[in-house]
Amino acid sequence: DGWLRYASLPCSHQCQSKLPASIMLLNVTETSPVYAAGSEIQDGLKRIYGAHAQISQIQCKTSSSTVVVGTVEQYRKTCGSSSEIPELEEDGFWLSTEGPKIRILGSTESGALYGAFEYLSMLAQGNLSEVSYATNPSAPIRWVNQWDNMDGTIERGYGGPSIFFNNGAIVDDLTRVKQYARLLASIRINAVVVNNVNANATLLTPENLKGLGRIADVFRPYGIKVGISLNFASPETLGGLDTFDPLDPSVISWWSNITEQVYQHVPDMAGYLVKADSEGQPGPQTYNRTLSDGANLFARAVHPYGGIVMFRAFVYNQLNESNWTEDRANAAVNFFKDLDGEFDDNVVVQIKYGPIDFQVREPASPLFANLLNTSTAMELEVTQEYLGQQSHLVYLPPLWKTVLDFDLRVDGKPSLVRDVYTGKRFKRKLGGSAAVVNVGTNTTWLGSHLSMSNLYAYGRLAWNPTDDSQTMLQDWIRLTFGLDRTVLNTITKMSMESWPAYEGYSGNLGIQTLTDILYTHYGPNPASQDNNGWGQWTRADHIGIGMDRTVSNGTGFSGQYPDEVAAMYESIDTTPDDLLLWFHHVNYTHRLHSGKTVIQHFYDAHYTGAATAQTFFTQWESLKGKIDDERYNHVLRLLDYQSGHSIIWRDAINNFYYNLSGIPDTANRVNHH
Ligand code: GCW
Repeated sequence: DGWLRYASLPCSHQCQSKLPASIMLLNVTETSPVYAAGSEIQDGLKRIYGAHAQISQIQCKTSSSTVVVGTVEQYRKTCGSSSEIPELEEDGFWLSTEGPKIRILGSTESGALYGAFEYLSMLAQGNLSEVSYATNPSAPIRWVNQWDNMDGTIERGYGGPSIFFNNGAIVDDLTRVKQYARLLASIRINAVVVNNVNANATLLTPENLKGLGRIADVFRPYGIKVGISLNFASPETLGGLDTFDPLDPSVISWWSNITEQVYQHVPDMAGYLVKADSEGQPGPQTYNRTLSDGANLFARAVHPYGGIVMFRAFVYNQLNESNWTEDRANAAVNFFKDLDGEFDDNVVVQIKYGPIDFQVREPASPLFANLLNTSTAMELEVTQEYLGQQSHLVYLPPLWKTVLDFDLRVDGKPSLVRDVYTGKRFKRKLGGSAAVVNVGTNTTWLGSHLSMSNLYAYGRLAWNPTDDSQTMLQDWIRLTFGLDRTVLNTITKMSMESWPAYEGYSGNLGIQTLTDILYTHYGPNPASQDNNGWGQWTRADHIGIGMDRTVSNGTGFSGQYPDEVAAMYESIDTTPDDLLLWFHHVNYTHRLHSGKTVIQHFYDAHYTGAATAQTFFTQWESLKGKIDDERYNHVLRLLDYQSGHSIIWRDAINNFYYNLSGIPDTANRVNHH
């Protein structure tokens, strides 16, 4: 159940008097989100407070305590105009718990369902106060992506096999899918892309499209639409054509045909997600066509049905490290900048938060400052691919916020990244965010109970990117583990310390995660970063370390930002310490703003980070008896492992740079075991 536990709470007489005796639905069709809202409220009231509320038809003039759920329009039609309801945007809702008639009214049925979950979140946190407010989404795209393969494996998934696929087909039993739908709806996610961006065309066979229809039927009552990833070469590999050239008429009609079939099974399909010309995936460049030709091919196919195309900006080539000016970080802007304005209106370019790949710290992708006439979306990763793969506790929102809150200063004006992708800054109608989640059949969903805070907070940020990291976390803790103060304070402390700790014992000062990048993306392997074509280089030798990304002497990457930001990163003096090695190649003896040398910072940060991680185990131990044994033990085992692994990280990285630089640790810890 994740955070939808509805664990039982005591309820005084006064508390009982605030609970509705009935639930009046403005739409009682069983497949409508309003109906789902009704069942959630009924179930929640029973489980949290042991209260029995009957679901009944609407009676506008009732004096008994009730909760009314539906859309504003349904409400007005049935009960006449109601002036106190503020104007709502698409999917927004108004929640008024000023009894006896509690009202949850959405601008859409999904909005009503979101409002119901908000009300339940209050109840489950023991909050029975009288409130009345409206809330609206920051952006229309609030998606999750799953990298599920047709054989049931999940690329970079750490929570077991797929809940959707097995053996090349859609699974029969979709019970878990329904549970996932509830979780996603409660955080106001409105679409899920069910298959891997490294896509297999066989999802498009008639049999599998039928299965996709079943998946969509399960998500629909929760206001969630299904989208799919496409393989660019499908017309050839699946369709038997001798080309997949996006401008070839036979290819165009093949895609429009397939799209018609998709919409026959899933009439409200959200759209297509496309990874093209990246990491071996086929794309338009095979035929010397542009990426926008590729994106528009699909945009035109889904246009008649109201669908959209999420086109990924994660496009780069293998590079040669012996060339000082080559830089994978430059790729996205190089590929996409000149295509600004060339994409159809229903195309959204989906951009990872940083220019490389979900690292422990990256500067904001400069592509957000280079697409002024193109809709964009932020791509985050809930699955902790480079960040400990759920075996390490890493609460991610503080990392995400370094990018979401960054001011790109386009045209010298405030241009927060979050205002760019939500469409505000450049006045785009479309925009929003997508997170790679990769839940599986594991009962914990992601592989660790504590990792679920990242999924919960992702949804909150997709709705409102200004939500505070700690506030979101604490709501999640109360919903997941109950209201005990010690539990709340302890998990808050551990979680808030976790990303800085992980950065401390993995790769700090902007050098990237220093994990194995060739295969597993797990565990320390600083040597793997260099001497290969992947371009996640550190350029470490016995004198110095870091990528020179300046315009004056390096790869020119800093010049991809608008002037003020470019100037800040161009100079060592104004580059923040935590991104120093991202932008500059310096000697190990270079002094940071903090006063420490780079090498001493490495040593110290690895010790501090690992020491902090070791406290997580003891902090958690203090919660014994306050959390059920099953979850307590599961988390304890993982934190025990993290304690040890953080030491392995610490020593592996410190020894590596000690051996490379020959510079001793002033505190005499490194190589003196
Ligand atoms: O981070 C890398 C991952 C790949 C992934 C790729 C991408 C789905 O290692 O597993 O492929 O990014 O985002 O496309």
